[in-house]
Order: sequence, then structure tokens, then C-alpha cells
Amino acid sequence: MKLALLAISGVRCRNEELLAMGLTLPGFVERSKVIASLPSLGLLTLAGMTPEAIEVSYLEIPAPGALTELPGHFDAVAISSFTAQIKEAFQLADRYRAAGVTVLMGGLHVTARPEEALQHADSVLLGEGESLWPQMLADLQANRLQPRYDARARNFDFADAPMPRFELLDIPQYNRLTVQTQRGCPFNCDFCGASIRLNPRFKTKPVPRVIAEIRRIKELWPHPFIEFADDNTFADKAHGRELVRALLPEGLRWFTETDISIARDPELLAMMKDAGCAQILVGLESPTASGLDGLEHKANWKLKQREGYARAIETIQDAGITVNGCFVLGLDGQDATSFDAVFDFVRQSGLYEVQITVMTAFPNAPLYDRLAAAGRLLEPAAWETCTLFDVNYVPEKMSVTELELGFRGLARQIYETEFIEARRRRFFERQSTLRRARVQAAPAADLSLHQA
Ligand code: B12
Repeated sequence: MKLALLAISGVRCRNEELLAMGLTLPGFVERSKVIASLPSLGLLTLAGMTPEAIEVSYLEIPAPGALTELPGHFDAVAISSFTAQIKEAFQLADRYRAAGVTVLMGGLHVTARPEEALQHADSVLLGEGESLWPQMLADLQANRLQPRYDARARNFDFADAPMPRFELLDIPQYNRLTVQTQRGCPFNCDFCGASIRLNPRFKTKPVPRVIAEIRRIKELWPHPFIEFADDNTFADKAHGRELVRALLPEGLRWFTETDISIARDPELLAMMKDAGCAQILVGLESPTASGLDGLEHKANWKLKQREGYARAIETIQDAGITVNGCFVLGLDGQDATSFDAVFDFVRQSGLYEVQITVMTAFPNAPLYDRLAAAGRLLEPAAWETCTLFDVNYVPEKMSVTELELGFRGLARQIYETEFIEARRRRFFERQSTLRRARVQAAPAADLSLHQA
């Protein structure tokens, strides 16, 4: 049997003005270009659990609508889904089905809206793929494929994590590869549409398994840059320490996402730096209390961190790790003054890198149900607007136009070349100052030892 794993690649944005701006603001497109080339770790993982009797190919399709011919001759295709590209994924599914190919679908959007997906796929898998993929394939091979495999109540044990089949990739195409060290997050943010929506349980991957994946990548690409496809790498500090200790001898450079509490552990920060951490991405969401209040559902955790933001950024960056601070615009509670507040905070805090996005109602997040119930969604099924850049709801304290214009204005300011360079200069100058101070302090420390 021939099976193709199909990822719809690339980044998405529908707002034409923003797209046009992306062409003129280097900082705005820089990160998109870096990340746009990431492969689908979900599909590579499933490939790692696929029996050898099945011949597997992995394909990335940047624009399914532009395909004149369907790639390859397959018996079945497995298509992954994020919300923003789901309509393209469904078109692709329809075309394969019309050609007599069995279509399997799974992923975040399919898990949120299985009935929709079943109109385009022969079978869908909900939740973590690992739990039922072997069953789905066995049924496919035995001609007894079920329409729906529901893994949401299961909890896949990362001790059994398969080795993703990185060798299916054309490695030179990528500037970084992903590895997952954990899944889930101790927090439950209103807008979060990531893997806590596949399975709410927090789990970490045994460190030896993570290292085995990294070594496999290194066989294919001796000096890789790794992006951890995690939700919150250092939420579990004990696992984080074990991970970083094991990363140290691997000689990697890596990037990950975690929460601001990492700043409270300077020892771990120093270990991360030594182990090759280049940058961490942290969801700060808003510099003002009005944007943060009520955002995290379990304990209003994000609001409680706000007063420590500036100090925390300084601590992390002083450890030599740059912070990519993420802000969400158009949060409930934020009014038209929020754009200036974000700009001022970025300027004062010296954040090395900044990511701004528009509040987005993914169909699997509490935010979606809340906005739908209040009649605030402009087009409830316009999934193509779930790009993090397009506005598809009525903001609480400003108009749609104010949000769109404010967002574009802020992007222009934040990603202006001189401002980016000034932030970078500030980081490197501070690093030099700290290095000089450390060198000067070293003999004094020696002296005190001798005196003791
Ligand atoms: C890496 C990444 C990317 C890569 C994607 C590479 C790829 N094709 O997978 C790139 C950079 C291309 C990307 C693009 C986008 N991304 Co992105 N990305 C991530 C990130 C950081 C990690 C995803 C990951 O690798 N997870 C690990 C794997 C193992 O999980 P998984 O893919 O979900 O797969 C599992 C299951 O879903 C299931 N499964 C998946 N597919 C299938 C298929 C079948 C047949 C079966 C049976 C099962 C199955 O099994 C897998 C194993 O359990 C997450 C944030 C995060 N922390 O999770 C955001 C995230 C997934 N991205 C997001 C968004 C919004 C986007 C963009 C729309 C941004 C934009 N404006 O362009 C685009 C989407 C465009 C597109 N082409 O789809 C959102 C998606 C929310 C949602 N509900 O849709 C997330 C959650 C981030 C966020 N801020 O909320 N992204």
C-alpha cells in the first residue's frame, strides 16, 4: 500500500495591507520566513508508527488550489489540519477522493470540527494521533476503516513516543527542524488553540527519547538548529533541568516557547545558555492589566505576572538569551490606547524580538464559544481568517477598523529597521557590559578566596 502524508505548508494572512507591508518591513517577514519552512512534526511522528509494509511519502503542498495535477499515485493520503488552511485541506481531500484515493484526516481543526471534516474525508482521527493511528492503519489495510477514531479520552504515554521519520524530509530545504519535548500547558488561556485542545493533560517526553531524536537529526544534518515544538518547555522545571543538562554535550543551537516564570530560575537560565538556547518565545500578551484580567482561566495567572514583566525580561536577557515577547492586540479590556502601550513597553523593556498578533477565535478555544454566544463573531465559519493577523470579531472596546489600523500602525513601528537595530544593539551592548563586569569581578573573587 502507498500512503502519502500531506502537510499544507507556509504561513497565511488575508489582510492585503498587511501582506503588502510584509514586503517592505524586513523585521515583519523575517520570522515568517524562518518559520514558514518548518515541516509537519505531527505527520513525521505518525510516519514513525507506520508499519514497514506501507510505503510512506511525505509531501508539503504550499498552495493546494494552485495544483494542476494531484501529486503522486497513492492508495491513501493522510492530511494534517490547522484551522487557517482547513478549506484548502478540504479541497485537496475532495480532489483525492474524486480520484479514488482514501482520505484520512486529523489534527487540531479536525479535532475541533469532526462533522465538517467527515464531509471531505473517509476517516478522521480526533486528539493525539499516536493513540489510534496504528488502529486506523490496520483497519485501512483490512478494509474495515471506521469513519471516526476518537482518541480524546486517551492519554498517549510519551515513554512510547515513536521516532519521527526525519529521513523523509529533503533536509536542505529547512533552516530548522522541530522536536517535541512536552505537550500541554499548566495554564488554560482563553484564546489558546494549541495542543491542550487535543488533550488537556500536561506531559513531558523522557529526556533520553528527546536526545535520541536530536541525534537522529544530527545524522542527517550535522549542525542543526532545533525549534522545540512545545507548548511550554520549562513549565516543569525538573524536566527542564534534566533536558538542558542532556542538551549541553550535543552542541546545538535551539529556540523554544515557555512562560515568564523561567526568569525566577537564574541557575536554569544559565544552564540553558550554556546548552545553546538562542531565544525563548514568551506570551506576555499585554503590558496592561486590562488586557490580562481573566485571560488565564485557572488562576488569572497571566494578570499576576504583569508587574514582574520588565524585571523578568531583563533577567532572561542578561543571561544571554534573547526574548521574543508576544503581544495579542484586540483582547477584551483593551482599547485604542493599547497600541501605544505595547510600543512603549517594547521600547522600555528592550525586548530583543517582538511578535504581535490579533486576538483569534480558534474553533477549539473557549474564546470562540464566548464570542459566538455574544454574537461577536463576524463570520463564524471563516476559518481562513484564523491566521493571527486577520480580524474576525467585534472587539470589546474599539471598532474593527480601529483594531486593524492600530495593528498595522504598531507593526510599522515595531518592525521598522532602525527600531529593530536599536533593540539588538542594546542587547549586545548590555552583554558586553556584563562580560566586562564579570572579568573585573573575577580577580577580586580570587583574592577573597586567598584571604579566606
Ligand atoms: C511548528 C508550527 C507551525 C509550522 C507548521 C508545520 C506543520 N505543517 O505542521 C508552520 C510554521 C508552517 C506553522 C504555520 C502556521 N501556524 Co503554526 N504552529 C506550530 C507550532 C509551534 C508547533 C506545532 C507542532 O509541531 N506540534 C506538534 C505535533 C506533533 O502536533 P500536531 O501537528 O498537532 O500533530 C498531532 C495531532 O494533531 C495529530 N495529527 C496531526 N495531523 C494529523 C493527520 C492525521 C491523518 C492524523 C490521523 C492525525 C494527525 O497527530 C499528531 C501527533 O499527536 C504550534 C504551537 C504549539 N506550541 O503547538 C503552532 C500552531 C499549530 N500554529 C498555529 C497557526 C495559527 C499557524 C498559522 C495559521 C500562522 C499563519 N498566519 O500562517 C500557519 C498555518 C498555515 C498552514 N500552512 O497550515 C496555531 C494553530 C491553531 C489552530 N487551532 O489551528 C498554533 C497552535 C499556534 C498558536 N498561536 O495558536 N506553524
